[in-house]
Amino acid sequence: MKNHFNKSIYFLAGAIFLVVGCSPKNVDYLKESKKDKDKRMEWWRDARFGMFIHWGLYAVPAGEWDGVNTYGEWIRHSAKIPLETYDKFVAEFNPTKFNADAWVKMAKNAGMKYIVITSKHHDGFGIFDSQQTDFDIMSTPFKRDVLKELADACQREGIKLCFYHSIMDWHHPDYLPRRNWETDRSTEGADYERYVQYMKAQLKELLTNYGEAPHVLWFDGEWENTWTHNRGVDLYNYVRSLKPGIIINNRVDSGRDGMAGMSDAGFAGDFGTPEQEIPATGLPGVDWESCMTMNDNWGYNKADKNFKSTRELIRNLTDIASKGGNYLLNIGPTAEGVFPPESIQRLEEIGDWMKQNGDAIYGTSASPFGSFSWGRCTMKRVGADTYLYLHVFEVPKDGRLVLNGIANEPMGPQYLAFPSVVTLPIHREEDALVVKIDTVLPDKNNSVIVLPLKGKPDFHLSPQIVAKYDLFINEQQIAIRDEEGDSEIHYTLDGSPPSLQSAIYTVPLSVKNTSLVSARSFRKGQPISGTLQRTFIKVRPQSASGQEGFSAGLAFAYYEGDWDSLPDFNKLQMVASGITNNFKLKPTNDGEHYGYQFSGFVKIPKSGVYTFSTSSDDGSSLFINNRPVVDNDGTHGMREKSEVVVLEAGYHEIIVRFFEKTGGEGLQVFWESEDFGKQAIPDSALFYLPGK
Ligand code: H79
Repeated sequence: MKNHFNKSIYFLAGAIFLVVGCSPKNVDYLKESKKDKDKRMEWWRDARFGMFIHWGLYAVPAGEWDGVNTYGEWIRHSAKIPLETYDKFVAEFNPTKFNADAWVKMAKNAGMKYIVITSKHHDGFGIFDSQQTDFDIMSTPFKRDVLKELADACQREGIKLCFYHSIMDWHHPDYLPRRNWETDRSTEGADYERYVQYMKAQLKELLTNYGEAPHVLWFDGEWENTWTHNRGVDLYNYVRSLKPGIIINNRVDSGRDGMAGMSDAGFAGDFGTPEQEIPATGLPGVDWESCMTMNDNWGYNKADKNFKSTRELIRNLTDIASKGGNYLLNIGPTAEGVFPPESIQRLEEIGDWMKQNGDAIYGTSASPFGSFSWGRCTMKRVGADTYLYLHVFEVPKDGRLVLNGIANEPMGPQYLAFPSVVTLPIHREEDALVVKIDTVLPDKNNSVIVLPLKGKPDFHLSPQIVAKYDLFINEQQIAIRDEEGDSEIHYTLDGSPPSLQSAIYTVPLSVKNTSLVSARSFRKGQPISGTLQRTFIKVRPQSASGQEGFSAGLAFAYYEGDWDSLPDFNKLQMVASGITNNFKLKPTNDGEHYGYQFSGFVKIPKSGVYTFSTSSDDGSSLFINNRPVVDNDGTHGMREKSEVVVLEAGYHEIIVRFFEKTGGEGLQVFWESEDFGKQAIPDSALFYLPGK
């Protein structure tokens, strides 16, 4: 009997394997070759500039609820609007002024090559015709599938239409978890697996009913703990199986690193998604797209007039392109179906600039030289030659644009938007090309100079001066490296420019006093790179505590109250206190409007430089020896801040303060040193003094 049972299981499993194995669903699209991925990503990498559109039921309240007018697309969550009340917006959504052609033309005229629009945001409402739910645009008085109209308009205009689809869903009964304030929506009978099937069925509609669209699926709302890595990989493969050439963002999986938006290797997703921020430097070999608002909200907010200037938007686009990324710039249309006039004006002004300077953005790659004090650089191969685009934001005082480490022969540079017979003066100074410009720039937003160079790039970057910290106690080890094979690095320690007479770098240096290190690469007796400098400062560490009698643990005091920033807890009445083993939050109310003060000692294993950081939602701060170190105060989503301190081995007083207003919550406290990478401070390093 047992045997027979087993056999039928095997038979059944085999049959299922056959069925699944034959379907394209079984292909692992994550094992794609670099060549195939490059081909799939080609249009997206060339495009550099797209339009984000956040449009849904939240446009009806337009950011205002109960006298508060600071809400956006999160209004149902932030204003705690009950589901039945929010559902009433369905009957009010009638955007009679919606005109797909007008929207697509505004994107195109601004120089954008693609549009990403919210098929469904976190509120669960679909602005398309879905057979899976009545919570869609066909239940509104409008009854028009706006995605269909946009897909047709995009097809006509040659714009690539893409869909944003939220994994988190505050409406579907099977989605879990509920909002922490939703006490009236029972989770009984809720089945997350069934929700995933619903979402996949909607995605199938989106992937099959809109012609060539969508070209990108842009997931979001992936961070709740019900969404796992395995589900992410499965969803990635599911979407690719229905449309193999599609591009999918990294929020399909669970690997995103906060608002910085990048994922480590091993997580699914074709590109990283920094949100409201631009990475400090380029990320070689990685595709990414910064999405940013024009004002302070994604969804329409009638009171939000905090629009960035056209200059700032153009410079953001330039900054992003110079680092090898795409810019996804948001519009929040009104409930009537029109773009806010401030957005329209900015799109037109960006378009004017792009019509003249688009060559310096489309199809370019990141600056090999990083950023300049006067602006940015983008680069492109044109035939056998290499074009540099110098994006000048501010004229240097001496009018000289110095480009170190370029061995190519230059051709005449000129303003891209104002071509003339006479080119700008350019000359060589050793390894550098120097372009001389006038003190008045022709374009106050960004004046682009195109500098054609003969042949393929022949660039020599300044040597890197490698050390974890700029501060040291007794002695600092410094390595110097360059990319070149057959070059010599000359260096000085007194701030003077390295020459052929200066010391040659062979093995890591050790300095015992404050030093200004300067390094430059030479070949055949000639400098081939610019000079890089870095200062190392000798400091005295903070002394350890002389006290004795420490016990493992931390003292905590717990408070309740409604704050917008960290209060002075010492002046407040605590609700509870005691000893804990780490920085742990255990609010005894409903998880909102509370605060903590942790105090004790951190045991520093070895005298040296340490980085402390807090990651918190909402605010936090960290003190060592009663001196402020990390200031991460204010109401905000999960945000990390870090600072460096120099400490003697032994016990040091540590205080961490934290408060939570509403919404998401969390606190983590990290440390890092020259000997170990960033990690949560372990229980074994935390102490308190009993009886104190
Ligand atoms: O659609 C827009 C916003 O409504 C949506 N993303 C953009 C494109 C958005 N949802 N939430 N947020 C933005 C902020 C959320 C931040 C957090 Fe987290 C979620 C903090 C903690 C959980 C992101 C994920 C940062 C850390 C993990």
